[in-house]
Amino acid sequence: MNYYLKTKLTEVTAIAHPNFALIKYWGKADSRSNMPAMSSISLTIDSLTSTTKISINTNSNENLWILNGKEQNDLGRINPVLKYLNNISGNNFGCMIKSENNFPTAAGLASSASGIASLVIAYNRLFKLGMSFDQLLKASMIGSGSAPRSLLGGFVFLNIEGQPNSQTILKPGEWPLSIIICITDDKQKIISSREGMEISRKTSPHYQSWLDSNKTDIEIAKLAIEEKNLKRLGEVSEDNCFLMHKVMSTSSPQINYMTERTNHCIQEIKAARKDGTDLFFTVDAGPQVKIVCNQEDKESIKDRLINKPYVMKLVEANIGLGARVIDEG
Ligand code: 2P0
Repeated sequence: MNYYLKTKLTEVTAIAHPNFALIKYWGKADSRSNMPAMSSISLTIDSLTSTTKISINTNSNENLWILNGKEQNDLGRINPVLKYLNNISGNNFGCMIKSENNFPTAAGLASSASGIASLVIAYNRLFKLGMSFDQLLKASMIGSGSAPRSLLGGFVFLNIEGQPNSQTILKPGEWPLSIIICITDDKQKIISSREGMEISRKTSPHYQSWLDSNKTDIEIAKLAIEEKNLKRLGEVSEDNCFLMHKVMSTSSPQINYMTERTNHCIQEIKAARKDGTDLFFTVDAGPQVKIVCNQEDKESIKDRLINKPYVMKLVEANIGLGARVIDEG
């Protein structure tokens, strides 16, 4: 049965926010299903957005992906997701997918997570599939191991023990923290996360201890979030971040996403902490530094960083909502 024939919708637009992992995933259990080898905990970031509009081309079975106004040569990581979704819907027509990010793409700001999450949510609505959360999670994980976290808002736990599942630990507003993103460079990364994870899994002497430490870090971070203990959450997040970057830098070939500018930011954050401000940072597969702090400290932290030569731009955010449909017709 072709579900398109049952639907009256011709296009649907969904929005999703990137998420930053506090307890990170770096390495896959199985590269075919794109399943992370470890659980993770993230924050959904409200001011950064990926918006995806999807419509059906009833005259053709060709798919088209336009990212930030530019037609892409191929569907890339969208392709397996679309195949999976088309299998569920029975759709044989081509899809036109238009995605816009309001932030640099592939620069360590988790654009693939929000891009994929918004696509899955838009597709589910367009074909009125009524997919279960488990199905949405599975579909988004095919595209990006961190995308299931962008389906949800707040502090999100992606648990890969047994059947992968995802849950919100605290909703947006339950612990109103501020996030400051120090953009130090907006160029696309040279080694994709996917390539980097495989290199690290195969070559880093620290990969096993990285895997072994995951459970404990998850437990500590979950408790710290539940207790709203910023200091404890900061300690475990920074330790986890440094261990991931140690795994990267001891891989062969070496993977270094942190730059001199990243390190300058970290030094300034440590100086602020020494001066009595409660804050912490995390760095992902790119040179940007993400700061988490209490709302009342946001302005003083921004003042410390705003005119520094190693900071291109500061972006402010709060903890955001999960992926959702914003327009349909
Ligand atoms: C994370 N990162 O947990 C880790 C920390 C980057 C560093 O998940 O191959 O774009 O699509 O699963 O999800 C970024 O990797 O990679 C990522 P794939 P993804 O946020």
